[in-house]
Amino acid sequence: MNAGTLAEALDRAALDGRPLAGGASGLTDTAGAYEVQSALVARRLARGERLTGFKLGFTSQAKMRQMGVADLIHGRLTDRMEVPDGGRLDVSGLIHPRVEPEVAFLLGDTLLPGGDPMAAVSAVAPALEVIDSRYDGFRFSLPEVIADNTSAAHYAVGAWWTTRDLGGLGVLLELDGRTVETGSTAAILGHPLRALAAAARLGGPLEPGTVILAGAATAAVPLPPGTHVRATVAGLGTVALTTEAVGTADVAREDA
Ligand code: 0L1
Ligand code: MG
Repeated sequence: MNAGTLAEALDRAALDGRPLAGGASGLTDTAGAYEVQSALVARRLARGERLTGFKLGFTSQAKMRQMGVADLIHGRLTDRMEVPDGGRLDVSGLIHPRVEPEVAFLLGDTLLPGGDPMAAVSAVAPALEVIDSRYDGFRFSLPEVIADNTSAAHYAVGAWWTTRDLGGLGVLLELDGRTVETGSTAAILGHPLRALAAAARLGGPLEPGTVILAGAATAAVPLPPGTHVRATVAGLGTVALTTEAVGTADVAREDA
């Protein structure tokens, strides 16, 4: 499959909420996979979406173990993926969403490869990432998940803080008030600043205003409709969203 064809198939899978079979793409190298990712993101931009951020994946042992891989990967975020803190997210069009707690950096200046990456950061915040692999059962090869824009689906960011101290902060993920995962920002490459440096190296230059998701502090958990999800990062506060299934309700009404 060439880059354009696989990008189209992944895009269609996301739009239709119907997964592809993993392992069938023939993709074997990461350079080719990032070409597919660029073509996939370009399709979103052609539909009027705007780039808002950069994300890192597989930055924690928990995620690497969960998905059976051992390499840092990166993807792109757009305005269509953004959910306001405390907002509602219709998950009826998603395939099998999962959620993970993260920390986010906001760039006040251009982030360039080399130099002090923190100098480009204006604020940090707790964040939630909703991932949704376009491959059946979240089963894919490393090049395939890169091609799939690292399973990016949605994200929410809490209040921004100008603090710079992100090391070793406790992280809590709750679904409907029940703690489902606990971790520490130390799980993110040992310190989220390492993720920022990786973003500079792998994605730079990144423009002021860009949001960078540093990667998950815990494993990701399934996110059904009708769920209130909240992440707390000690010292940074909380970020939350509630899922709903508006699309499904509409279909049910049409079928009735
Ligand atoms: O955000 C991430 O950690 C990358 C997720 C890609 C793999 C997955 O679907 O879990
Ligand atoms: Mg993530």
